[in-house]
Amino acid sequence: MMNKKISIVGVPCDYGQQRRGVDMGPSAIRYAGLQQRLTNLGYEVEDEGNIQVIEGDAAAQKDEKLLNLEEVIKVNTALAEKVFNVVKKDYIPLVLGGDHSIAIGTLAGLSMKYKNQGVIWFDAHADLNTPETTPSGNIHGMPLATSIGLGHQRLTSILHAEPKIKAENIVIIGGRSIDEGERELIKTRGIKIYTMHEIDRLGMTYVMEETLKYFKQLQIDGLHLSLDLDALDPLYTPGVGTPVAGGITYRESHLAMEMIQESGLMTSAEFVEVNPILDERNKTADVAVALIGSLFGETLV
Ligand code: HAR
Ligand code: MN
Ligand code: MN
Ligand code: MN
Repeated sequence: MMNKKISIVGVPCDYGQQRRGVDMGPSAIRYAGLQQRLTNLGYEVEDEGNIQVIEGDAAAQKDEKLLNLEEVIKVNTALAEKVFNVVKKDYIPLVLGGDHSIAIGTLAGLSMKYKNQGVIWFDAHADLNTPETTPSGNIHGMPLATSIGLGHQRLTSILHAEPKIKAENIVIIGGRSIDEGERELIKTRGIKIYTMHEIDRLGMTYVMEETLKYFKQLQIDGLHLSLDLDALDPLYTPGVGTPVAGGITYRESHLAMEMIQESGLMTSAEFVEVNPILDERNKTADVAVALIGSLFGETLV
């Protein structure tokens, strides 16, 4: 029943934000021992290498509400096609970022197979901005809005014109830096979110039990985990571009991965925003690989 075949796809993209270095994330995560970790768990692992990211022409930059739009479209179109190919041959896509704008391509590719997919979004941010609400112009703050069909038409129509996910199929966990426009969308679109307040108050066990119960009720046909390493407290994952204090602890994050594994629902995953230049001795990539281990079935005994 459990699919034991994984395809690793690296996406060395830094066009969704303005700090260099996050394009080295896939190398750092591989270097931290990813493939061995997964083969030790009995998986057949294929490394598809990296999606080609072409250097853009910074001078041709026009829209300050959608920075590097052309490059982001190119990378995500190629990624979407790759992810579609991976699910077609029945491998579990494991996508390595790169900044979080790459979730646009991942979700587009997955949407070709999963028509009612659920998404668990671990993040300090809601990534629900649109060109109208963005405070930064950075597309890594927009992938969830894009995937429910809001924003620039050329981003929302990658692979096909339909929304890639339903707003009610999203659960955000770890939020603590939410913009005004994002709050509005959370309310009006019925997007489920467990902020740090709920995690503190209810505990990660309860939050994950409720989340997984919710997805079962929705009768999702696939569950994608998108984990932005800034969801964790910067104490554990300092190598991220936009750290926010007061995050998820090391053990809380592992517990969440272990509970997702136990549920048997997960069909794809992505780990993003690892920036080795901002990191301390590859600490953040090491945490990413440890979390991937728990997600795919490592246990403590
Ligand atoms: N909400 C802010 C913006 O839109 C910050 C988004 C930031 N960073 C991320 N994404 N790492 O989760 O610019
Ligand atoms: Mn670059
Ligand atoms: Mn994010
Ligand atoms: Mn974030």
